Amino acid sequence: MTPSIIPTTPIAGMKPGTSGLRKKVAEFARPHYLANFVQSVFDAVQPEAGFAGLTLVLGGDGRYYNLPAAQLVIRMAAANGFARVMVGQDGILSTPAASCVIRKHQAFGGLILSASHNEGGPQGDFGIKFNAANGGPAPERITDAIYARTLTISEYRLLDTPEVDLSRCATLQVGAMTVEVFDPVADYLELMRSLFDFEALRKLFAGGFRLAFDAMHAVTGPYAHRIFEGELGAPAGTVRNGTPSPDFGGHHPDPNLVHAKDLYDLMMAPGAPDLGAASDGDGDRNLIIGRGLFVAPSDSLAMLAANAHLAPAYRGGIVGIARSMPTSAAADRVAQAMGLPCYETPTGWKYFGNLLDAGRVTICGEESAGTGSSHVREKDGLWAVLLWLNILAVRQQSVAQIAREHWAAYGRNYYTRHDYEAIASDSAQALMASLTSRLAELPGQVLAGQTVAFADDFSYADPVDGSVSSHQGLRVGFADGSRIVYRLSGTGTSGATLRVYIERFEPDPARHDVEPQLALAGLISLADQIAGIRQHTGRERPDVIT
Ligand code: VG1
Ligand code: CO
Repeated sequence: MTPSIIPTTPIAGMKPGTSGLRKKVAEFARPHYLANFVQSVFDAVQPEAGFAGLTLVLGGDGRYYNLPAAQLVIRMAAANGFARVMVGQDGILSTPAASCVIRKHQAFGGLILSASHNEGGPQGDFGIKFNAANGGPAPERITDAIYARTLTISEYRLLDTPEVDLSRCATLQVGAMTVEVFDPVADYLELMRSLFDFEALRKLFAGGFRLAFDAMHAVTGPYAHRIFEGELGAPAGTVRNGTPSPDFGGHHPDPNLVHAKDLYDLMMAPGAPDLGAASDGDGDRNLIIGRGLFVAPSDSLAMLAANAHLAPAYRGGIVGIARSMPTSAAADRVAQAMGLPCYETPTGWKYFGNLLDAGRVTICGEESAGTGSSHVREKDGLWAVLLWLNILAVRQQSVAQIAREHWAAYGRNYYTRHDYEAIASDSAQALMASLTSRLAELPGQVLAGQTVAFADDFSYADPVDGSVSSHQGLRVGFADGSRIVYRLSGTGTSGATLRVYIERFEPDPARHDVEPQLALAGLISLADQIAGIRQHTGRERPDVIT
């Protein structure tokens, strides 16, 4: 069978963002759109000897357009000479499971079909990202090469074959290429078993421990059912919204306090379960809520790092911690106490890859509810829930007790993120440009009683390969360690989303029980005063507060 060479022309706007290419489904469904991007990936990453003998891993979060996209990728992979495509049954594969499978089966890389926390359905978003042989998101030098290729592409290769049956696990043939349809949970489950004390977790559930896990109609459903209710014996009903649906039941699969409000309300009500948790569209994020206490993701990162040694995989200790720049310094305090290095990277998991590969860090995290470790090269939602469970099983305390003891030992970094979604792109640019132009004059100024210690545009030099990433967010730091960060999102698909990250350190345990919006009220109004948020955006308040 000879592949068809389809002539095409470049399509503008295919620059991958924080995590792959994300657009409205309608845009992806335009003629040649997805094919142009996939061929650009193949062209950008193709080894000199071609793809002969190599394996591509494929799967997605089950959103609308997942299946037609998977069929197209298979026909294009065959036409481009791959030896094998390993695709999750029904086209399903969570992002951390994809990372696990790429590593375990020594694949060349993988394509993950997901727009993660963005809404789904025919009117919603679709996305695609390439992960390299280490299982991690393509670093900037690769995404830059992919983008450059989208601007010059003139043809793509396609094998003209009928649809492949993805509904059953089987080994099939597409031209000269093998297609292996596999169980998307099996390898991931095996990895989790090797990291955590499943016996102790079984005992925990047998003793009446109650977990409420909200899969948000997204990809973690099948994983969570098998692991929590199957392996660990949690009662049926522990997993909520556990069947992936193409439009995520009409909700945003974003585990925050707005979109996971039902879970939050449940956890704040009398008789709440012991642990509430949720994940996002592609299964790489985690939301952690104790009975009566929401654990901010930045705090969760610090608490997991401080307690990781209680789980078998980390018994020998961790070697270092990395956090994205806007994430609070709570993890830094843990690293300092443990005498470990703590790295500050730009937003996006791709920046952790080198540090993990070089063995410089064990645990990484982002304020956006992403936590992970060296077990894969992606953030991992269910891993974080299992680590929390393992810690709870060993410490025999509530989430709230563990959090309070943590703050008493390290102090509390009060933290909040305010998102202004879908604002006009030019207003967002104007706000950032205006603040950038005033950064140099801010240090030394006293604003609302606070002295500005530094103000800069964050730039990161990767300590492993020396690559530099600039313009990663505007930071204003104060003499008492408080900080305000302004960034524009790189995952949204309509207009611009402004994220404002606000943090203040409180050492006094007598003041660790204040509602974060109150504890940060002064800085919140200062954030508006410094950047003119209301004036530029015309918004009176943020759309989402975390
Ligand atoms: C957001 C988060 C970032 C995360 C990224 C991908 O990016 O802030 O921390 O890595 O989403 O997460 P941005 O550019 O919109 O702020 V996921 O779970 O959507 O793949
Ligand atoms: Co995600």
